Amino acid sequence: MKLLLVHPSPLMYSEIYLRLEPIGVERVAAAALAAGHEVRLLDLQIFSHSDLWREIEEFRPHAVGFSVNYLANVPEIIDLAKAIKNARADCFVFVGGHSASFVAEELLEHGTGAIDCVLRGEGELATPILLEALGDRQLGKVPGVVTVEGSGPPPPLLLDLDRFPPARHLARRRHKYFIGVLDPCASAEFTRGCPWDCSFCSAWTFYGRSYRQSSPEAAAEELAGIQEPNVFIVDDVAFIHPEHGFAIGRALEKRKVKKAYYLETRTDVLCRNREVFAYWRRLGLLYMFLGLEAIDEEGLKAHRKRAHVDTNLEALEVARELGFTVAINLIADPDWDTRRFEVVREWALSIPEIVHLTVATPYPGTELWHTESRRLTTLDYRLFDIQHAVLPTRLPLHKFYQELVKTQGVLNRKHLGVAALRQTAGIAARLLAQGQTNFVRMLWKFNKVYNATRQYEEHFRPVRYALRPPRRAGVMPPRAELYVHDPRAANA
Ligand code: B12
Ligand code: SF4
Repeated sequence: MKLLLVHPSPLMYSEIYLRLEPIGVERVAAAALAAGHEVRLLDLQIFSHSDLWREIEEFRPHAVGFSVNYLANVPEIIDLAKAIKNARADCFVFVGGHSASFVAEELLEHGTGAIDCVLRGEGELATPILLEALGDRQLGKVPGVVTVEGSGPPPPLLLDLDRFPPARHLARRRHKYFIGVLDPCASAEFTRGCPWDCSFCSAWTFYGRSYRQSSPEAAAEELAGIQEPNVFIVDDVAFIHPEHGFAIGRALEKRKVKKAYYLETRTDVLCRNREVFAYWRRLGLLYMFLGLEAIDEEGLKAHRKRAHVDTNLEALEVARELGFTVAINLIADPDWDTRRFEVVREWALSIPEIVHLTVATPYPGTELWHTESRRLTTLDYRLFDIQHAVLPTRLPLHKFYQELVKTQGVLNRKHLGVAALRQTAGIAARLLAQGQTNFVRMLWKFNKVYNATRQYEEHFRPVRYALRPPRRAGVMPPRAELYVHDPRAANA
């Protein structure tokens, strides 16, 4: 069977810093290839909608599978699904991915027949079963499937992470993937899942708090096969178990793999497992992203971050001592007033790290979705990108965006201003000489992308597809009901 997998377009507000390899779809592609299917992949972060049409005309796929990790991409995918079904009624259209798994029924509803099914959960094991079932249209038995007729058995967890290494050869124009100065950059996955349970996050609910590791030899072998000199490690929290990090590192040394790395971790993990990070610094780890989320105890407690201000500050010290370039994230509460933004600006300017601000957003799949959804001021999927306020703001909305953009601007100038640019000029020149233009383009994009008036006006666009709020808003369901994967069920 001919399968075309499609990753949606970038979200405007992240495009400025990065564009990363869609490793989840590549893994689904690997599983479909292993089952004997002919597979192509098109990433709309790089290609246009007309490229997609050309691909459909030329490849004539029997099935098109869309990857919806990000809620804000939902309208784009519904419109594409409808257009494809219109043009090719015999083509099977399905949707999978992180966000799709939490809003499966409403996707089918919005699709009005254009989306044949949603496949909830991890796609590696279920996709080949689905493609197999298409022949006789026995969809109801496919694990994780949701159709207008109902749901199939629970989705299966992939216990062996080594089984389907990403089909990287299917990703075209790979030189377009980058993050900051790591240009070009590939992605890799060492572990899957997160044992913590922050209230604003759906990583733990998706995986049902399960946590799996790749084998160190397989992880190193995969990295050895990556052509790019830079690698973004997609793990939610890197090096929770230091012995795993050490073992991968040793396997890399044995193979003489030398690359530059970027990863995300928690502050308490960095403090506790300092040695493994120091070791990876020697292996080429240069950049790390730390989700601090708040600068006070009250905020940390509200996010159920299970970390303290002291630990956060200690982690920044550790990272500085080890010589990492650190980007940290803070969550802006829509309740912030002008004074609060000022305090955050002052704090952020007082430290050398790069500081990102995102807006607190109740996503389906998070606890906040259940506790806060009664207060939602919009149900427009496109605004659920953690750059828009979807809860009531204390300041008038336009003023809130002015403060947000002002703060982001001040923080960006810290790193992208004239003085900082002088420091990066050498890097920019080197990358341009190698034909890599992503980083240099990024430097000019900030003012075009971040604009308070535009962000404000985006609230008044006509809404064609609206999110469906939870049935019992304000009531927290039992934890297991939040999970896409119940680790006790249907493992494979
Ligand atoms: C790495 C990562 C990124 C990377 C790269 C993403 C990329 N190019 O795909 C970067 C840094 C770019 C990124 C950016 C953002 N991210 Co992000 N990201 C992640 C993270 C940590 C891991 C994703 C990953 O690669 N996992 C590993 C792979 C193997 O898994 P996977 O992609 O989920 O794919 C599996 C399944 O989903 C499924 N699947 C996927 N596609 C398909 C397709 C089909 C047809 C099928 C059947 C199955 C299927 O099968 C795959 C294999 O098991 C997740 C958290 C998480 N644990 O999921 C957040 C997460 C997805 N990101 C999130 C957010 C908010 C963002 C940003 C909006 C943040 C921002 N303001 O900038 C941006 C938006 C990016 C954009 N679209 O432009 C949220 C999503 C919230 C939501 N509900 O929309 C998450 C869940 C984090 C969170 N804490 O809540 N992100
Ligand atoms: S924010 Fe990070 S630590 Fe908290 S649950 Fe999500 S992935 Fe885990």
